[in-house]
Amino acid sequence: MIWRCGGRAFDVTRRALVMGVVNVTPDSFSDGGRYLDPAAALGHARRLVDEGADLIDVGAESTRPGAAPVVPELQIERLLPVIAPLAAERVCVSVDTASAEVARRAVEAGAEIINDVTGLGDPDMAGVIAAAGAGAVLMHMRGTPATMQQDPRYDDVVADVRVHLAARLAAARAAGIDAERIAVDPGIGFGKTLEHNVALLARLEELLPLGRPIVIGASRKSFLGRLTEADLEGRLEGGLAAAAIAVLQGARVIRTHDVGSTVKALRVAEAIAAARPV
Ligand code: HH2
Repeated sequence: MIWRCGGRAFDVTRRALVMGVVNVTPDSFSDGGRYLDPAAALGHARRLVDEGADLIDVGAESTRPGAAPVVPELQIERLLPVIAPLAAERVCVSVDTASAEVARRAVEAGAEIINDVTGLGDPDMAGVIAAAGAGAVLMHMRGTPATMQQDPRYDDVVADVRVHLAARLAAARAAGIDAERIAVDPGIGFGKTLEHNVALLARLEELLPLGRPIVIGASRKSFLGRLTEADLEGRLEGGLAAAAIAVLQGARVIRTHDVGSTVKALRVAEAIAAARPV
């Protein structure tokens, strides 16, 4: 399976990609405030590339539960000094934004992927992605970050997410985005209880019929903390277990804050996955 992003074509058939996270925000749940300074963000991004990240996902707006939106101008101001130098170094940059205006400026600065947690909620987003030939991550979220954790309910979370992602995929294609440029993400932690997150990871294979690479971002999330009684610093092992299990079931991109450890865990998961009978 090929995922086309800007001028690149990632072959995700045999190996899953590792997407390293850099949040240029004061308030992200795990690294908020650490990389608000562009030099610190760039240094961290380069470190993640050295550890084996295939992509760097840069965000300027926290989406943690209850987070306040950040206006496009401020997102752009935070992002551009990070995107442009990385793109010049041939790093594949993904931008985590739900704003079409931010996406447009980001791709002009060299970003090759738009990671949209609202799955094209901004009516202008699909046009920007299509015109730029960028890769797109379409994620499932129930509600908005401000409201999403207020008693989320589903008939069957896996089936509901699959139907939603199929509809967003169809909408993206109808708006002119090539199918080969799209990846999908069930949105671990976005409008989901612990049981919903666990069900999605347990039954990830049910999303494979969507026919596009599946992205999973479980890294450091609170459900891992609840399962292991761990604070932020103690969630690495839980995140690696979730990533390995996701890859064994066919996830093709792992979004993580902990790149070096994840790369090693995935090599093991992939060797085991390759040895399974077909
Ligand atoms: N999770 C977060 C942000 N963006 N994008 C995708 N595609 N999938 C995810 O699971 C996902 C995402 C939340 O993590 P983080 O960026 O570390 O925190 P914050 O939103 O507080 O900046």
